Amino acid sequence: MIGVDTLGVAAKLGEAADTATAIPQLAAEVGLDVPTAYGVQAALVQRRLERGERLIGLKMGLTSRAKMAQVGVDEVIWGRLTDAMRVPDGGVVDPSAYIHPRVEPEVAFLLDRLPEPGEPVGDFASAVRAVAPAIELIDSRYADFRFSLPDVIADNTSAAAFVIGPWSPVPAGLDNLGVLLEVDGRVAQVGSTAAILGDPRRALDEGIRLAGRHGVRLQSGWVFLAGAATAAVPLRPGAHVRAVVEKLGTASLRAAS
Ligand code: OOG
Ligand code: MG
Repeated sequence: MIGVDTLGVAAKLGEAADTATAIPQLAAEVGLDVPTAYGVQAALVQRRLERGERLIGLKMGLTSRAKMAQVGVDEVIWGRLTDAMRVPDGGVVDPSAYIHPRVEPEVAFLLDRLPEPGEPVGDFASAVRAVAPAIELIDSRYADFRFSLPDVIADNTSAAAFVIGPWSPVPAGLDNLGVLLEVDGRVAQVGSTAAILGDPRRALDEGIRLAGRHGVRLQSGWVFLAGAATAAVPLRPGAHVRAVVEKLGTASLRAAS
């Protein structure tokens, strides 16, 4: 699409994140479609790389019905992860650094030998070195956490921070593991890894395919978040959050009060 000021739109989104200040949706006004929105996302993440962050992985979004229903967008999307977004397992995040942070339980993959572009992941166990329970902290830069498909893509799919629990060898099956999100010891969300495209392994095929359309090739050593298994819940100051995935264990974080 001609005439979209990609760098200008990325700067608006970048400043919204840096200052934890919501902005109005912008896709309709500036005429973003899906391909131009991914161009804005690339420019937005490039701003982070220029200040010294490193690209360390990729995340999938809206791979479950629960998430699609929560935000009213029903397309699978992907975004980019940098090292500055990673919080150590059990670490503390400052909720005031975000606009309206939410947390959601995820499954993470540590990527290993990936197929050539255009080829499917034949052998998952050679493409993925390890798997782990994870928490994603999402924070839409748009007011009221409301957005269209191109809006959320441009905003790097609401990526803000993530925690990865202990890595385990790839288990025989990943398609029907129980998932819990606990806040202050109480169950806030219950689900199953089956909610993630029927099997979270499918999210990797989708990630390779969708990112490949935009010239992005997944790398060995990258982290890959397969998408949330349940809806996200608001992160309140002082909260202690745990994501528990059957057979994989627990990832946790604490919000400063
Ligand atoms: C978009 C990001 C969705 C997921 O796991 O489905 C996502 C949003 O909900 O703001 O990260
Ligand atoms: Mg997510």
